[in-house]
Amino acid sequence: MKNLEIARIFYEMADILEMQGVEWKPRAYRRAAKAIESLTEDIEVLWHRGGLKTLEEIPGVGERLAKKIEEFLKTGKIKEYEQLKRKIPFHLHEIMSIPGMGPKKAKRLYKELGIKTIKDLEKAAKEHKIATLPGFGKKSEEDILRGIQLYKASKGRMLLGRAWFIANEIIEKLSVLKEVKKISPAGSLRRMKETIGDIDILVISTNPMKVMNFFTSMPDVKEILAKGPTKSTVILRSGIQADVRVLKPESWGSALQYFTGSKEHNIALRKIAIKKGYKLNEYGLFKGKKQIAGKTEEGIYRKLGLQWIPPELRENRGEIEAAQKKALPKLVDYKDIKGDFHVHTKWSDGDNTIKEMALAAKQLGYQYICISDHSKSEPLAHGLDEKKLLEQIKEIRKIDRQLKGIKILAGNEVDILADGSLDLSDSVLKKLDIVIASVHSGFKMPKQKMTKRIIKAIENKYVDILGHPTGRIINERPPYAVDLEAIFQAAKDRRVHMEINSFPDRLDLNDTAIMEAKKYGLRFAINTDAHNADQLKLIKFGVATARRGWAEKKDIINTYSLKQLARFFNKLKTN
Ligand code: DGT
Ligand code: CA
Ligand code: CA
Ligand code: ZN
Repeated sequence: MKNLEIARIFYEMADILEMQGVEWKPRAYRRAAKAIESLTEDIEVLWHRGGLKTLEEIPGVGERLAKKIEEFLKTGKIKEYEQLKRKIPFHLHEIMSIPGMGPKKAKRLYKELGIKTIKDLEKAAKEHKIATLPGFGKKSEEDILRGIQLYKASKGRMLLGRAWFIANEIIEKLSVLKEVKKISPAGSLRRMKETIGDIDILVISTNPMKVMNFFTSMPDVKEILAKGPTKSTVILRSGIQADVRVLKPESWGSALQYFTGSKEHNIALRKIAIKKGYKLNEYGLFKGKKQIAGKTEEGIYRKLGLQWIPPELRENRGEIEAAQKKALPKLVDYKDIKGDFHVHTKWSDGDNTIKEMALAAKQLGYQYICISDHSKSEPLAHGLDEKKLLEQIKEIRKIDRQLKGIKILAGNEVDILADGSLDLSDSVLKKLDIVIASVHSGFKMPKQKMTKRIIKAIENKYVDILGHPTGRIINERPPYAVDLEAIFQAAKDRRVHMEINSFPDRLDLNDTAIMEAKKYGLRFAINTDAHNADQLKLIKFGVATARRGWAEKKDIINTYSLKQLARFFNKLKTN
């Protein structure tokens, strides 16, 4: 549906017009935007049904605005909007997304203080430059700062792969205190969600204030928002907020359960409690005034008649029903991984040699690693052509003979070209142990064409794995338009496996797509796409995503031993 997109453009046009001092028009645009965003029907369907006339039936939409909507539906653009945007010197909508910042304020702050971005705005407010402007004052400065916090909490979500390391460092430092008896992450972090709004940490301590003093004076803390014996909130240098809560031992389990969420999971759980005549909150599970569970999380779930549910599943996507029937999946474990099929080396755009990558994999306790550099149509990544790849295969076989305790497989991440053919000839692909095929260009293709393109690649008999199947980059690039179900069906028919790319800004396939792919009986390879040896440890984010997608060990091909793998592929050149 394009409803929201059109509404957003109208809102923005209203803001720009208002900044230019235009009267009436902004109000008309906002009124129309509001009506469009609350339409229950697809605006495009309306337009197909009766053209301009039906569009004009939307409240606030007259002939002029109806024509603008039609222009957008036909061309994907509104000319007047493009012209208006060019007239303003900065990204209006960035500043305007701060609650309470109207276009007039934004314009004045730009003129008087040169404020163009949220960062500028925050800096000026903190330096109290805004309070001194006529008509602004101390209160509006505080409002602006609060607005910025809100904005960051809702939109500025941090990648799990970043927040996880930040949080773990805090947890490690706090764990050293002898006053800390128990400590655990909670919230989206414990659920391993792909992005994190804020970091939640729970503690049991004999001396809460000591813990809070230590926490709020860590060098990583930029600003203290609240400090007390039960809860402290800080903003870290990286910009993310972190909450530490100190709990009573008798409520540890119930608080861990409550603050792990998700909110949707908690609501469903509370309903079950009520049905059984109990009350459930962060202090415990109660029958009347009596606490009947709360010390442990397991105790809470047990008393509610449920299996204990792994945090990664707690999204109210059927896990509670499954736990009632004692039918939760036996999720793939972080320790189950025995190798990685997708790593780059100095041969293309990686930082380490084949040998260094192999030794790092051995260090992780892996049985095998597959070197999969880029193919030739990636000149920026120094992709390999057929001749180079043949040389690399030779080199891989040689190093494999030298190194003990780790099997090095020869692979490639071959580009899927625009027409669905592969970037390397079959005569070379067939010499590889494992072939990953990936889309790295032409992301804007129409859905049908993209689907055909990828299916054609899947049908190449040498392809084993479809790399980062949707191409999305979290917070940067949406997935390309593609019919995933058609891809899944084709992959099933051709015994091609789906990659779960562990790179923190990819996590591709994502959790819900994994659930979907599982219905087709597909298997997955959890790969890192590491470009240096250190990045091999990113695998945990891929495993987390697989778990969030309900994947079991048997669904993941790189949990297989080398022997099982050789049997599974029956083409590996393992000697
Ligand atoms: P985030 O921080 O946006 O990535 O997501 P969460 O899930 O960490 O959410 P957060 O930090 O606001 O709250 C932590 C947990 O506390 C949340 O997962 C569930 C629980 N919680 C928070 N607000 C509510 C609420 O209004 N109702 C219920 N039932 N639980 C809540
Ligand atoms: Ca949180
Ligand atoms: Ca929180
Ligand atoms: Zn790639």
